[in-house]
Amino acid sequence: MDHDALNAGNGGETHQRSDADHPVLTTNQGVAIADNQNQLKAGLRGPVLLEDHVYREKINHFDHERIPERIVHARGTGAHGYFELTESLSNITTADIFQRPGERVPVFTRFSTVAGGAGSVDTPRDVRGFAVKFYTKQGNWDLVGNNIPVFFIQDAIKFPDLIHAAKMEADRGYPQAATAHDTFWDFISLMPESTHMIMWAMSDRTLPKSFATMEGFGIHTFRFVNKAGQSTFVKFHWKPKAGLQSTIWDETVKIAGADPDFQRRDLFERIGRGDFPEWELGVQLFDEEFANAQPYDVLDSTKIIPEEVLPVKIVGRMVLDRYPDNFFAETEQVAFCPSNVVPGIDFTNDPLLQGRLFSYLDTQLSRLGGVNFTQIPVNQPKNVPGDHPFANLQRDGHMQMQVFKGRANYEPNSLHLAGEPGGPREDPAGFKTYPSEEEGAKLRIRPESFADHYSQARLFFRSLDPAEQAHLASAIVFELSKVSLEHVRIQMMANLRNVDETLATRVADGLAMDLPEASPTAAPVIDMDVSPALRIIRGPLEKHTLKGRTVGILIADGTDAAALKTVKAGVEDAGGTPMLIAPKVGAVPLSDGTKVKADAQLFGQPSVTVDAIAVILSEEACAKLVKEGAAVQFVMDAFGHLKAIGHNAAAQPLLDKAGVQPDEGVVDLDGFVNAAKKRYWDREPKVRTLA
Ligand code: HDD
Repeated sequence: MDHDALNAGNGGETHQRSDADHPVLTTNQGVAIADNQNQLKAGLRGPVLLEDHVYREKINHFDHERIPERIVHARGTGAHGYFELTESLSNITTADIFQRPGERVPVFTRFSTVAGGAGSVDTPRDVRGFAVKFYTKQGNWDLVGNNIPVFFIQDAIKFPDLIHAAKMEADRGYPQAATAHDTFWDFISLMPESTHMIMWAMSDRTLPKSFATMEGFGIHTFRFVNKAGQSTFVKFHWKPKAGLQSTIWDETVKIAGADPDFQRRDLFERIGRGDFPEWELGVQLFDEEFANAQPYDVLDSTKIIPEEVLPVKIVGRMVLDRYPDNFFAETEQVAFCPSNVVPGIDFTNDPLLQGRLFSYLDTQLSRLGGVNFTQIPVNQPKNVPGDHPFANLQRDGHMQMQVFKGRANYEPNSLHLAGEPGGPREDPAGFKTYPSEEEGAKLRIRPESFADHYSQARLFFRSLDPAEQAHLASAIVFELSKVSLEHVRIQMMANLRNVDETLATRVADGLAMDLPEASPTAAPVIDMDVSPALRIIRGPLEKHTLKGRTVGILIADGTDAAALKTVKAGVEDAGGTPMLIAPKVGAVPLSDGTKVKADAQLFGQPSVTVDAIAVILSEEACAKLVKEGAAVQFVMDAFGHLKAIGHNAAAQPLLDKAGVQPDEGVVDLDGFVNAAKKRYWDREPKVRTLA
């Protein structure tokens, strides 16, 4: 029988043969594969043979492609980049990366949501993880933070309860990636220590526009230790160069439908067009005396140190400039552990941090399948001088990648006396724990200094811009409206009275419920000085710019070519990305007879995906689009989401149909580029009722 002829007639047209550009396809044993289209069968139309080792190996590998997703922070995306020191901290820490300004070390950074599964959307209302692995010359330092500077709980023993309550409910398996449900608010209402974080969670902080437009925080107080062995307390901050930018709830919900991958796509595209996301690293440095003088405990992760009280000193910058080559190998397999510190950086007694030191190493064992996950390329130290990224006497285990030579798998040994390699030895310059003095009875107890759960929640709420306060109050109303247990709503309102009476009243009004008595507090609530640094809207990091932002330009048959050219060039000159959006993408005939390709189709690219819109239409096209729901919604949403709208005169009927009212942000094309650099917060009361 002619086997080649048989193959050709049986899936043969899909055979792609190896050549100079394409290496030979092999099994995992390195054996060349002749046919990747057909299983081995007994006869032309016969049954499949168990003998088919090529098929079995392929399917067996496929069957095991998935690993358990992270129990929290399952959905995320990451990028490579570098950290560059701009100011030396050599008198404060021996950590090598803080010694020489101008020196760079590689980093891998992963951003994530917390509650949703790996396949959930990018934009729920949720805290964002902000985890950075610094590959320093002294080994890996992981700063595993969030985009919010405080946490829900004070003691790590409550973490499983918090996460169980926040994730989908145990019996029904929903909601996915949402806090607006009974069990979450039940837990929160019974845990007053979570009140400060819940203020942040209900604010615009949990609706970041992009990973590149959010802050990051190390949260806990850590220690720096210098050459003399002196310790300085430190809190870490990441400040986005692109400024802080968030979305509006209605917009966020629609983004989730329009593009579930909105934020990972944004990161990918920013890096692709060379608009590299960048953050400054800042530190708040303080000593015991400062710590003792504050009206809260610096070991309590539900507290911030306001920047106005202790300024953030900028010491470096991080730039993310390379997308991973492979999502699974790098982003999925990267393993962050807060316990990964280097000499010169140490922990404090923060009971949340202390508990985290156990959890991460532990979870990697089941997530990555064994103790050798540190040998996965993205997890290996990359920058340590010498031949080996790490050298010790740990041996064997699942997926051991190293082939150790010799007998030295114990220490001390004297094998070198017999001319054999003796293996690695200790170095006095290695990691030494700061010898803080500790004594006391063994207790399961919270110190008095952790008892004030409301003063900083009040500080946060009162520091916000009125527009943000309205968003926050409305978010609580929305979430509590989804809570079916009335006693939980009442308990929450009782807690909110301790935060701010006006907030509690606004929530009660929004729910059409009576305000209960305030709940008892464990400590007096104090009025701290407001901190403008906590604002996004009209705050120090809000930027009026087109840099890093996208402008949607709605065009259709007959669009004025000259006007389009001017707007497009104006957006580009201002550092923005113009996106041409049209009813049909392949070719849009313009007024001068030329044709242009659109970047996106109107029906698949609603205006929630861009920062501002320009509408440039011919009279005929406009007459058609006023009858097109997607076009009307495009403009209506841009207006409702407080974005700039630039338009030519012929497009006016579409604006009218969308209910656009004249204001500062609705402009003709001449003024558009400038107008597009910001949102129009003052428009909001005209377009929606907020609590
Ligand atoms: Fe956590 C993952 C951040 C408290 C236990 N955490 C994880 C990630 C981030 C954080 C960003 C994802 C890392 C990645 O991208 O792979 N976690 C925080 C912050 C906390 C915090 C900022 C409070 C200040 N976490 C916390 C506590 C515990 C954990 C109190 C347990 C006692 N966290 C974990 C974990 C995860 C994790 C179960 C899941 C996947 C992983 O570690 O690698 O160990």
